[in-house]
Amino acid sequence: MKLLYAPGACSIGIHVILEEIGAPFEIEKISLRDGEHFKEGFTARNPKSKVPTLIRDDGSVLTEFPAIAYYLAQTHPAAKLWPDGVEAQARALEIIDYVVATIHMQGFSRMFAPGKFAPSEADADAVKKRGLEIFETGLALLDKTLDGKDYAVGPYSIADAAVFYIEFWRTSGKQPLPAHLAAHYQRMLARPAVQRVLHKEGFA
Ligand SMILES: N[C@@H](CCC(=O)N[C@@H](CS)C(=O)NCC(=O)O)C(=O)O
Repeated sequence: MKLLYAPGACSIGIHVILEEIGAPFEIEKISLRDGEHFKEGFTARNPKSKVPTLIRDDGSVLTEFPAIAYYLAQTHPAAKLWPDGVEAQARALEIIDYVVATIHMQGFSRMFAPGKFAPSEADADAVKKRGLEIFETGLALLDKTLDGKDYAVGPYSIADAAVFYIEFWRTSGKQPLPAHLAAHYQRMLARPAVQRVLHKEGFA
């Protein structure tokens, strides 16, 4: 398997999952800043121009964080990253979808790339502000779901890798995390798989 990733992008969550499952994999760094994801070398593999992109051993390509995370967890059951029981499974999907579809795509994306949402340059600051509100509302809601739990649904799962990338972004921006997320982030940073990923992506 090969992960196409950009350092510190949401692909860092999939990178963590790959390290946790322990199966052999390669990584290929993509520079979003240089627009490599819009060039043919990338678009021929993923025309969506997004990381994470997973190239599987048969050459087929899988995209979208939730799908990749689910595929990796289900195909490597020994790693126990997909929780047991329909209730915990539904909760894991609920958290992953909220992180990806709301906090990331509606919140962080507005802050990071306001031009994609603003009708004109003059609207950029208002779009960024709205993005930050969505991002921070999302953090506060997620924080409540972590209350009384070590990990997002109880046992460690792929949902924690999704929560991790949002926490990573917030702390990289030198902004505080709410208390339960801060404790969860410390638990994540203590995991050897997370430490390996931070090292490999150039953050430790
Ligand atoms: N819905 C996608 C979102 C992926 C995404 O937006 N990735 C960002 C990096 S965090 C990206 O590749 N951005 C490049 C761009 O939009 O130009 C997923 O779940 O994987």
